[in-house]
Amino acid sequence: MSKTYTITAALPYTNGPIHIGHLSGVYIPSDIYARFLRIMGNDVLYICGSDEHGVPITIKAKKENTTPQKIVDRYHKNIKESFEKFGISFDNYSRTSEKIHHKTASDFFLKLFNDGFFEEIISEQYYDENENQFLPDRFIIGTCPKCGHTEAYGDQCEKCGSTLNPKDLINPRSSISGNIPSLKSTKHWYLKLPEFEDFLKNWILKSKKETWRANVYGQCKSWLDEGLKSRAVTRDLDWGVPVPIENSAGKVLYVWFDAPIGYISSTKEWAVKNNKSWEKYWMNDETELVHFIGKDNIVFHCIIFPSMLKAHGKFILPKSVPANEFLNLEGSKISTSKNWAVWLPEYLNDFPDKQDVLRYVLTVNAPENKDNDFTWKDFQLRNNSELVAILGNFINRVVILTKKYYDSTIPKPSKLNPNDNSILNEIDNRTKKIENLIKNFKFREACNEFMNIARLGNKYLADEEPWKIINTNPDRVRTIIFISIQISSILSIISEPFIPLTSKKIKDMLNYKAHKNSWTWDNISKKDFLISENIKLNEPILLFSKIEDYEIQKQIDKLNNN
Ligand code: B3M
Ligand code: ZN
Repeated sequence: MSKTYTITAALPYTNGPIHIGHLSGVYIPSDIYARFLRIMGNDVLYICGSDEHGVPITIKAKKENTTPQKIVDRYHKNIKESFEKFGISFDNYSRTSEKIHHKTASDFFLKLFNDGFFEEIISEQYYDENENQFLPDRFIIGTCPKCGHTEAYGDQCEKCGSTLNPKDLINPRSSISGNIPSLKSTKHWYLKLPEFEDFLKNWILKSKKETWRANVYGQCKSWLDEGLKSRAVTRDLDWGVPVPIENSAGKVLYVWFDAPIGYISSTKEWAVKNNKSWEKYWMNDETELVHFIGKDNIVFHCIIFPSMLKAHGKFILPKSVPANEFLNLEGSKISTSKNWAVWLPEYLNDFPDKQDVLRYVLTVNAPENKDNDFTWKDFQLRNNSELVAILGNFINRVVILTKKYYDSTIPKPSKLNPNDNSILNEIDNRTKKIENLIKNFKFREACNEFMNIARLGNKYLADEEPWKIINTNPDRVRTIIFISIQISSILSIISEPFIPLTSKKIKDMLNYKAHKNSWTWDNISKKDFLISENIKLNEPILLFSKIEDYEIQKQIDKLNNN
């Protein structure tokens, strides 16, 4: 039955390009899910956009002696392009500096303000006298009280992962000037989170234990067990959505207040462009809302944003929040500052036609339940021994044999034998398994199962050896080739969520539009075949090519030399 889904992918900060950690944590899994649900005939809205506020962007602008707007313009374009090239199929990719977002976020704040969900608190906060500005979040650096790391930020220690407040830091200093800050009092608005504790406990602790991933549920439980405190949702900064009430000059909404509202503004932008209703995706109880995020975003998506949505009153809450753990690179944490990362624009430069290879490797190696490691050797091995040797090899052999024996025209099969029936049954079972795995956000297992179907195809050809009986038993060979093309057509459909560019190539080679049945996922299991006899296949093209040792060495050297 067709359902409506709103799928969100965390909005990337617009202060640098995207790297493989982002892709593997958020954008590939969400894209697999969105593509799968679309193929299954659902009404899917897959939304994202650039997160263009926040302190790191302002700091970068200061360092480069330019404006935050220039920084976000540069990286918005860069990031959007990477997503497009990797086939990330957003229905809309917006940005939080858009007017529609500022209005949506302001209105949201005002509604909560008018309904009494904020308290005003005046407190002393760090101030840089030289720069004449307050020092929230990453504007202040100091020693982490929990682990002693000397470069911890005012909002978080990247070494031990603790969430911090500026006042927690030992020996604080301004990250702009290095000055010792003074204290100055300032007024801010705090979301009264304690008022949502009962609702959150009922909603999460009572009903999500079985369905949410253990890491997500566990983090929520520990926040709720500790007890929630009111949280400031405004900052003294000049870059962001201005606080929409009187006497609040120089204050903007906290980036984590406005960013998740970005999902809603992106939906609105899409609705305007396409003349559709946005409310259907946010205010209808039948719609399933799913947030794809990295594990460092759990509290914002499971505790704070749901409280905001609940306070507002009319919005649906997320059905699931499949957060991934982190991806490491060659045994060490990915780090932007140390340039220990594989940046997508650089990857595309070095491997211009290998987007699907990266998609595949990051999926079979996804950090779904624990942190995982990306290594270039594994990348090479997966390419050469799986994509080239199993999937590519199978499809290639099928299309080439059809060309050789039948001038590329699909032959008419004779009666199927038990081996034919058994492989078709086996593939049917695996397809159903993949369906269930994807529905349950187990993409790495699903992707492995997909490759197993290609393995079965290879085994079928190896067992049947049509090349040995082409002269003695041409009837049987016609059936074998027919079944093999049928398996290829199934692979072309199942591969779409994982490796969409390759899926399209396989479909084109098999001339998918010419067959009498349409190639939908639903039709895979139907009694009738997807393919029709007498259709002519297109010329065989190579789907994957071997990656040589020197290409891998070049990547490893690049990492070690920076
Ligand atoms: N901009 C992404 C991050 O933490 C952050 C997500 C916002 S989602 C509303 O890298
Ligand atoms: Zn620490």
